[in-house]
Amino acid sequence: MQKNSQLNLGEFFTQTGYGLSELSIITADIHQGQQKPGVAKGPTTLLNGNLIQNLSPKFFDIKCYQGSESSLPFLKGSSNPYQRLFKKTKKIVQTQRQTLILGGDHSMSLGTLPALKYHYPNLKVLWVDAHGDINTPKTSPTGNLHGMPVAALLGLFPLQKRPSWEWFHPCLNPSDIVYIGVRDLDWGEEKIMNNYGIRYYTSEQVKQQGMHKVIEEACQYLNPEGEHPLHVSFDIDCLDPRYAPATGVPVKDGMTLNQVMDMASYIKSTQQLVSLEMVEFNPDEVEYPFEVNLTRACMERVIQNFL
Ligand SMILES: [Mn+2]
Repeated sequence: MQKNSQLNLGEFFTQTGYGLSELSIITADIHQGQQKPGVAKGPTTLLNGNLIQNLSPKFFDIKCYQGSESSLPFLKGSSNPYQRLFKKTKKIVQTQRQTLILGGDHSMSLGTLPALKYHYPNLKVLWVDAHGDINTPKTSPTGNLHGMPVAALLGLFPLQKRPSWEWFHPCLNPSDIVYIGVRDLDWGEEKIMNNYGIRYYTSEQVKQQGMHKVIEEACQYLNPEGEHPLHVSFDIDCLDPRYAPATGVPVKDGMTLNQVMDMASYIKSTQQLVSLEMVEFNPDEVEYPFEVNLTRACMERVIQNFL
């Protein structure tokens, strides 16, 4: 046991919480889960704004793992981009710092969640999304992988039997996850959610009951004793398209920015958040250029409130 006087400030915070004073940022330009390649530009576009500048006063140290994956020797031999993201996340998360992952389409969770679960076996997940992302290849109307990550993570279809996916393993139980903001469930998805008793709150419920009640109930369900670390998988299409138009599959009647900011502040106050991923920002999917800046500004504010 080290004496306190020998600890530096970062170690001190790491030992007294989940390393909440230090932040790792991981970029994930995964776009293979759907048909709109612009989503791969999400992380760079976000980093070109004020994100790091805004976060700097909050953290003792911020490390950004951006750029070429070919420079990371431990990634050699992995041709599957999801496996590379899995390995990269696993390596970076072991430092026990708070983690912010910038995507990328939502199929990237197939790489990030198994890595997070490896380090935090009792991790719980808040999936903030307009969609269920819980289709299987049998129920999916599109066949796009970004609509299936939750189903694969729950083991509802054997993704690990596909070539180059042998490393993947289902790591979630239905009681590990709660959805907030859903409003566009496919027929098959609704059936799966009900069959497995998966809890979800629609954007309409948030409007009726108020975000405070919804998020309090969700956290109480996921983490009644407060001993579980939390991961938030935040799809920007949970927001109404008037706040976040730059996304591949926008759905009307979404949550307001204020509702989402309240949710984020509540999560922050619990001090259980070990990682946050922001997905589906696609700077190419806009009618007017200002919509990219608008979406980015909203994302910056949401991230600010979570961390
Ligand atoms: Mn999604």
